[in-house]
Amino acid sequence: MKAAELFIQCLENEGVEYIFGIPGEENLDVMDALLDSKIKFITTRHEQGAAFMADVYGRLTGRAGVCLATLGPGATNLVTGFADADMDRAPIVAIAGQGATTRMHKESHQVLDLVNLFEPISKYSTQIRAPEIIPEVVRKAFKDAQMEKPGGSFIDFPENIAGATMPVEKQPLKVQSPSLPTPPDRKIQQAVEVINEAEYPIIMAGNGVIRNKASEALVNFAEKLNIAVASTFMAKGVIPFSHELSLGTVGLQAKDYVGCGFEKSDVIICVGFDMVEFHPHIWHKYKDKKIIHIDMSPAEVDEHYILEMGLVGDISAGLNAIAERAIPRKGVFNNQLRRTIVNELSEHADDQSFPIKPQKIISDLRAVLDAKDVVISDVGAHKMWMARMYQAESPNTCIISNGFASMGIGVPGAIAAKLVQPERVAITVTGDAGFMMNSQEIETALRNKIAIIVLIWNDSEYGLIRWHQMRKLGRPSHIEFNNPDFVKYAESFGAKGYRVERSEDLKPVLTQAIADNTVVIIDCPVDYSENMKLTEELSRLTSGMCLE
Ligand SMILES: Cc1ncc(C[n+]2csc(CCOP(=O)(O)OP(=O)(O)O)c2C)c(N)n1
Repeated sequence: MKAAELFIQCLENEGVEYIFGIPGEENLDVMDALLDSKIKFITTRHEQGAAFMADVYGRLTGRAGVCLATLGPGATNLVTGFADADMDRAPIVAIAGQGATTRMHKESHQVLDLVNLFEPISKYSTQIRAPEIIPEVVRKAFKDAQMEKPGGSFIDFPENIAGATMPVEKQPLKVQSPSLPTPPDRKIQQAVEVINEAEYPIIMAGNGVIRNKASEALVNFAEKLNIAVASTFMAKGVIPFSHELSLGTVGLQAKDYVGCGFEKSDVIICVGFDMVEFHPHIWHKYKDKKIIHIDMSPAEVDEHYILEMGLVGDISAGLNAIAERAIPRKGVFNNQLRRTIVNELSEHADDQSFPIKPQKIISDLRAVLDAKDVVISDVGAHKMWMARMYQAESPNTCIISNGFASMGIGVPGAIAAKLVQPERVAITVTGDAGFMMNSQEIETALRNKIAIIVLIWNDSEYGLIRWHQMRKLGRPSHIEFNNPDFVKYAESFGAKGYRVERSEDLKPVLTQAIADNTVVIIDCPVDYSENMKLTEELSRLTSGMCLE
């Protein structure tokens, strides 16, 4: 048996269904071994697309998404999508070909030290130096990537090792998933005491709740104790937006209505919260609250995140145990944020202005999608609107990258979402700039018959950057560009293309796009004059409201 064949067997043993990537000269044996495997290889048009697909696959399934590239330029192209997964805590395993070990000690065509390149953006980065270690390397790569907090593993596979005959017989290693400990009783009691003494507790839920599949326990906890829940961008849907205890989403760098809830609170219960998502200096400026940290891992150190107490272990077990003992609070929570957003959306639901306001686009989108359909947001001003206003009713139905927050995730992300959940609609909401960063992958989707919808918010600008420039410095700098004709662009690939020319056309176009069941690109002009209006309104309203 060749080492490459054993390598593929080890991937099968890990339950790998798909590998996203581009073959090269230095992984001929690996690609050949794949022909005899049940693993499906999705050939992409850019390695970054492959890495983003693996990223979103990992985020939705909790199992490592796998991407593959050749050495040198192929591997460097993986870096952005891989780093995105690593910092968004999505399990990912990247595999790169490498020159033969006999030429790595000197200047050599396309050879880069990839292990060191991936070191700072991964949990584990290694080279397969001998065929015998393949089962250990693959098991460790998947174990590390999938273990809390999940992230990236990188495997560099030199071509002479991949092509070598196994010197001894080796088998894939048994896959064991580690279980999380139940938090100790003493700590539970401590949390109960802090919550019982609180006058105005509030819950902030992060992506760890989704990873730990603890949404149900979180909702029970909130209901039992009558404490309201704000979720981060990456935890949208942990509590249904329609739930009376949902405060909606926090994470806008500027103050939002929910910020008032934080200001008023004396105890903040952070559940599955990760600092990369929403820095504590924004929501805990005066360091005057008691923080309870409930997560699978200990808290990061930060002067604005000094804990009253921490509860480490299985999140559901911890929440259930506290809910049993703590005293339920009385009183109905005044959910100003949800009411304001619901009003804002319904206020714009019949807006006829054109270009279309962000609130109206989101209202129409929500109206045509089922509760379980999946929206992947790209990164830009549209993401801020989606995070703030899109009403997610269950976890993982609105995917937002907010750790690394890289543009370009939208199209490849939607492809991965559709592969994972073929029965649901997969749609990306993207800016025109983010779309063009990985638009080539619409060919990948068409070739593999993966139906996705791309809703482009077209403003011919780097909209979010204009927003920041205007807010801070009062004038825009170098943010404009021209777009291709997106309808013709779509059609040139064999996809469907629609241009929204009137506000009232958006909903029927979206409905048609779902019915088309192929790759559909929708060019939707957006009115981003709403961005600065939102900034002004938030500073005006929050300064008044927080005094209530
Ligand atoms: C790969 C990458 N490059 C640059 C940025 C910084 N950045 C964040 S949003 C943005 C503009 C996005 O423009 P567009 O995709 O058109 O979306 P819009 O803001 O207009 O909604 C830029 C340049 C980033 N996050 N990721």
